[in-house]
Amino acid sequence: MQKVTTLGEFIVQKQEDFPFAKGDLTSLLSTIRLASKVVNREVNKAGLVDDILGSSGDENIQGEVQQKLDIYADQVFIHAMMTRGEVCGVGSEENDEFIAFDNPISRNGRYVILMDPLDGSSNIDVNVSIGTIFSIYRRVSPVGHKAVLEDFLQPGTSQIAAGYVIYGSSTMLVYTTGNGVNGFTLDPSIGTYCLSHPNMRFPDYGNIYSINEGNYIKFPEGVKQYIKYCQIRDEETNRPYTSRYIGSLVADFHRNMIKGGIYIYPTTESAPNGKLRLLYENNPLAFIAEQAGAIATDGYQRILDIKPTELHQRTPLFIGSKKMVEKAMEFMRDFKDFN
Ligand code: P6P
Repeated sequence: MQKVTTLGEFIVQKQEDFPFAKGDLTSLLSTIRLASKVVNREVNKAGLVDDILGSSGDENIQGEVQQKLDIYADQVFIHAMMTRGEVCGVGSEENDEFIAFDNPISRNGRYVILMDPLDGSSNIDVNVSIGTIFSIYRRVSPVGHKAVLEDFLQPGTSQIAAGYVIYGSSTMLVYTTGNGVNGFTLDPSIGTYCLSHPNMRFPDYGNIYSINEGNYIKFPEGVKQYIKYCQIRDEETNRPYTSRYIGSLVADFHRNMIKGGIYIYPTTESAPNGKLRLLYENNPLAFIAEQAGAIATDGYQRILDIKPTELHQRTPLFIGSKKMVEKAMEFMRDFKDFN
């Protein structure tokens, strides 16, 4: 029988990639693994129980209605981090300010986590795939004290790990620590993540473009021209491309990484800086994309190079197959003065 590598075994095996690590990154990734299983259990039965579906009636700092599962997932991950000691603080989409854990163990934590605990949650009630996105940094403030804002406002190039969980037809955890991207599928019969997608690579080309064309009228001219480019027949470049947009970032990104494609969330009338958040959506997915041979920009510059100034900062996102994003950036450059 073929030996299956579990996520736990893989994390320990890869610990050698971090000679300086004292096993706390290993422990931290295991904490995320456990918390994701708890969230997965609730996501999977969301349609069966009344008290976990629907909105909480509150709004987050983004002005977005919080779903009950959003808040549940946020609390599960925060509690898991708070009780394990490796982490001194968490920045989350669901909390206006970052949370600095104020207990003797956590103050000695060497890492901070930025996360979107349940992205795409407006899709929960209609049974569409949703996801958790996380990003891990070493703290820049001194150990032994509470985390400070500067620990969270680091450029994406400083990430030491990033990943996502996709709660879909199966539940997968995909992550990188800077040595490639690996995907693990949860086997619900034994409650264990098993290595199912080793060394994931983003195809250089694809024929899928993902964008909410409902915002077309107010798109930058370069985006409009790129969409037309995708739709014009050209046998040599396998066009017209196919439009696929789930409205759940993790699901669109995951499909495009496997099949090849580009996801674009540009500036729009209602989102003049783009809708997606730099610290806990764009940076972690950009790290994964680059580790899988793809690229991620804001239309002009590399996402990972952007120096954050605010916890919930938004940027446009062009992410996916290298040749497709490069072509989209050509249009953004050529039509920059036509907006
Ligand atoms: P729109 C979900 O709210 C999300 O943050 C991403 O998961 C998704 O890709 C995007 O917003 C959808 O936004 O404006 O197209 O509905």
